[in-house]
Amino acid sequence: MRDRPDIRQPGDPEGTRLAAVVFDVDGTLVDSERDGHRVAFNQAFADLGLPYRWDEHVYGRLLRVTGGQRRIDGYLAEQGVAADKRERLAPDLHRHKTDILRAMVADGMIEPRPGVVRLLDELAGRGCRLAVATTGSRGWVDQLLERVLPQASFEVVVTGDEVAGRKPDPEAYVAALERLATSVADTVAVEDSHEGLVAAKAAGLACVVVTNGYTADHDLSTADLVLDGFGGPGRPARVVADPHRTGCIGVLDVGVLASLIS
Ligand code: XBP
Ligand code: MG
Repeated sequence: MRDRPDIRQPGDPEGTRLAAVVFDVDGTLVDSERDGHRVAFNQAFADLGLPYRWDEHVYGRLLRVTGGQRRIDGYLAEQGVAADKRERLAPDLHRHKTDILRAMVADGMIEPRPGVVRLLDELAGRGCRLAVATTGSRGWVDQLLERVLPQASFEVVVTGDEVAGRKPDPEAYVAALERLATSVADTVAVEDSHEGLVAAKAAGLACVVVTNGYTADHDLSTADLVLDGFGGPGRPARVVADPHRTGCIGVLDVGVLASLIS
């Protein structure tokens, strides 16, 4: 077991040690769904001569299926496409969609959510280790983290390519914890959705949910803290639920995260 940095500061509860924070990517670190993945899926449909287009509303429903290839496959099934055809078409569409998304990332079309850079800087400055657990694909995740959050050093990045079970299955979080060699007792997850929350909690982690337009109405009743943004000095987010009475005033910071494992 590694030495865990003691990141207590005046005001932190006695005995609090936050060793690591595991972040979801889509919808959490970055605003990537409506104007990112959705656009790339639609371009892939168009490029392959298919009539399907996912508007913002439809995409919100489809998002409940995590993992792009599974999402495509489920949708094609809804459209009555036969299983043998889907078996070829879904991977082809998903490969092409990944290429399109990579180009969008390279063009700077995906941005961090407000407050994310501040929080990552604070965590790194306090010696807290950073990790990622996503159901997205390795083909774009590494590139996105380098391009969009170049100052952040994620020690462990688990993507959907390395796990059989996609969220809400806890496998990505379990793998992240194994690779960090850290325990659930000193690690916190940050998510944006019901599916991600269920995955993190099933892995035994405390979990903060930072909602976005697609997830504000999800069932987040098991979350340890719910905010509608990361907030920042002078720009507090709305605290939606604070069952542990962390005293969070709308800025997700190291002290708030640390108080969830005390
Ligand atoms: C995100 C996803 C991802 C993206 C698409 O879920 O489901 O599939 O929408 O990425 P979470 P890929 O944030 O819970 O990890 O097409 O690469 O799968
Ligand atoms: Mg997400």
